[in-house]
Amino acid sequence: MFKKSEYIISTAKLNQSPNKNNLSEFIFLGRSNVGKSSLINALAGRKLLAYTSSKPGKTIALNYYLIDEEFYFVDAPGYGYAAKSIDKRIDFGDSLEEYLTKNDNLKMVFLLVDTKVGPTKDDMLMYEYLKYLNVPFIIVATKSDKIGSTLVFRAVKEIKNKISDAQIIVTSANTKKGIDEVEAIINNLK
Ligand SMILES: Nc1nc2c(ncn2[C@@H]2O[C@H](COP(=O)(O)OP(=O)(O)O)[C@@H](O)[C@H]2O)c(=O)[nH]1
Ligand SMILES: [Mg+2]
Repeated sequence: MFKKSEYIISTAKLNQSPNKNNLSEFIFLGRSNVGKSSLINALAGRKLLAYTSSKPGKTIALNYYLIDEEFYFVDAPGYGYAAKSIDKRIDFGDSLEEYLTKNDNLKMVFLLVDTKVGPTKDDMLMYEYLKYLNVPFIIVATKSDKIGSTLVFRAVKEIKNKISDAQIIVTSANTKKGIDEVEAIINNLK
């Protein structure tokens, strides 16, 4: 668990990034409700750092959190967050692409997939997109506490069937399973 964490800013524009000293960045991507904010909170050891809710995120922006004054976590809005505004969604697609491709500080993308649900069509699109952009990513299977260990085993096999060429970490923000593995990856890259 990291020691210190603070929310810095939400912005969709890379040139408004608070990261002026080329600190490392880690971004968390996934559909709304997959557990992005909860994972960030679990890593930070705080309940209320990143906004969590059962409703899709309402901000169309990247949320920057400074961790241990050493690196940034970036919480992205879930895909499918803004059904109400196609314009905004396209704008944000541009922002995300800019973030992913023009950002030398980005060290790893964590692509979150719900363990029980498995990779959805949108998840597969994001996976193909990350491969196409050639950015490094790891699959984080979330909410593994919601099913028993036999089913988790099966679910991981299912994810590997669809996404064979990526590392997968099975996690739960509730039980903290796998949080130390994610932390180790960050510590190696930061
Ligand atoms: N059982 C369980 N529920 C979780 C877990 N992580 C998140 N949730 C719940 O899933 C919902 C969405 O989580 P949130 O972190 O807001 O997802 P986000 O939209 O991707 O940021 C919330 O109701 C969380 O309490 C987990 O590890 N286990
Ligand atoms: Mg969230």
